[in-house]
Amino acid sequence: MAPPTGKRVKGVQIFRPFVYGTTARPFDEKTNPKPAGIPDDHTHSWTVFIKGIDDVDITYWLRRVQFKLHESIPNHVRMVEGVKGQPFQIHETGWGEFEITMKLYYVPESSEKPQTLYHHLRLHPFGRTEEEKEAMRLNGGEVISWVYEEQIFNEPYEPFYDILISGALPPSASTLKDGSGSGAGSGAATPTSANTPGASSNKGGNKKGHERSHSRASVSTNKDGKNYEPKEEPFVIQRSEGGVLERSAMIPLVNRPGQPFSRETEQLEIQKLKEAKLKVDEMKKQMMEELEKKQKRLEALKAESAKAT
Ligand code: SLL
Repeated sequence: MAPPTGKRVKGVQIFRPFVYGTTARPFDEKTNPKPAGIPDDHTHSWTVFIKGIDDVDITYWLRRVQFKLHESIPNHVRMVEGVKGQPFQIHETGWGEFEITMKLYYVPESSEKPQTLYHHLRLHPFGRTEEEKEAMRLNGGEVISWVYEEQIFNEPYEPFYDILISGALPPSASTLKDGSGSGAGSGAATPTSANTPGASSNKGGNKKGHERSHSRASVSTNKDGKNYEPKEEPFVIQRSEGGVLERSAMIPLVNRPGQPFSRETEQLEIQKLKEAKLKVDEMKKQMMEELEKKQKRLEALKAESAKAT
């Protein structure tokens, strides 16, 4: 951890949303053939990841992640360095479920201590009924266990605050000359788009939600499951406001105790504004009528006084 630079920005709390979890797929001749050299007892391929919502870059605040896997897995402690616009992730194969430890290391400007998250690798669907279990199988057998999370930076140091509020770069930025972002992850982490968890829909996603009590919303991916596709862009890259390119991902659908900001609230506000506008329109109409009456009376009085003189 670097020594703190500058002062803390008092009274400021900045949060950055992210998603973490696992995506597993059973080996299958047709849909997921077992690569050569994988032990016979391995039944699944899986990925553990931490990434931004809609794959937005988070490496401007998260520098590296140490994944601690089950001891039965060779080289079970792995450090994955951030690569701009890419998820922090590890692809593996195996036969059993276990608890994965993820230690998050922040950028040095933050002077923040690392933080640890725990996540259970799910290979098998779970649920109270067969239907519930079935609902967890996506895209030909994929089992996802994803959690939406928000990283809160309380009173960040000034230089880090500047970094945070300048927001994320779109994934396309990683392909441009930038100096950083060249730090490839550990051997195990080969970021490919083929198994990007964001590429599947979120049906059944985040069902368990027991990991963190303040997980606020389920994972949101485009309906059509599209990843963010960078267009041809000029060299000046627009950073997103607030670190997410898709702002709607930040607003939960419904209210919960202690969490009053949602689409529901938004709709209520819109309704209130509509009603208020109707009322104002009605008042305006009345006043116009009144004004007209007064205008007429004034005309009449004027005419009368003209007669009198
Ligand atoms: C269980 N308690 O019994 C868990 C342990 C261990 C999973 C699960 C080995 C992979 C490899 C593997 O899948 N370990 O050999 O590389 O379910």
